[in-house]
Amino acid sequence: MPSIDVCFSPALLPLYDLTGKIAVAVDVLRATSSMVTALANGVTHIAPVSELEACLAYRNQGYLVAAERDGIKADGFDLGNSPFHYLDDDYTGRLLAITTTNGTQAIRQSRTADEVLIGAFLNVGAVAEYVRRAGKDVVVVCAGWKGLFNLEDTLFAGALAERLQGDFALNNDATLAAFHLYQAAKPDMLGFLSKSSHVQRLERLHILKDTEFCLQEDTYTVVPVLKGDFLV
Ligand code: 3SL
Repeated sequence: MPSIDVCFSPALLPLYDLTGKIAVAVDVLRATSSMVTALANGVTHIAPVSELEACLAYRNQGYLVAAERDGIKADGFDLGNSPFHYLDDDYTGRLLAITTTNGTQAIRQSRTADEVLIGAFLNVGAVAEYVRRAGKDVVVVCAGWKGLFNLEDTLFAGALAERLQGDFALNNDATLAAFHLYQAAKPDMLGFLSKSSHVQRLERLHILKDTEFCLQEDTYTVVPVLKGDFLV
């Protein structure tokens, strides 16, 4: 039986061997939620980029460019990191390059896996279906915050573990912790997360509606997959 494991921060990735496995990179608030929303709403592919300058350079190739640092849209970019930015307009057929504080780094650092998928609560059911069909070991790579643990990405790992139980072994402490935390949080996710660092950070920036949006499960069926440098 394949197994599910959880890496609580990209800083811990050197302790994990992703060879032959599927990595599910997640940054619930808000990078991977925005990416899933963008691809579900017409964007055809996304370049996840580490640095601001490299991201901006994609504009010369006709890309929309998006950037966030510390929760705020970076100057000179078309878009920020709110999922609502990708619902506001018609982006059919557009290409997007995006850089964020943690999410795009987690995606890029997961590239030693056989396949890298993008997960969010918004597409958790579709991700579960994808990995179930693939039948390979899966590691959820939580973006965290600047190398530190965060609660919301851990809850996503727990939600994915719940969807996979029975078909996948939940036989390591990280997955068991995520699974049980998710059971406790599920009845009131927003309440459970209300004191968490990033929800508070976003609240200080007056961004509550993004948090509510990102905590919805199964809004989209799109499963972004990293092909070379691009998510499709
Ligand atoms: O760290 C990230 O990648 C972002 O998702 C953080 S924020 O929600 O845009 O502040």
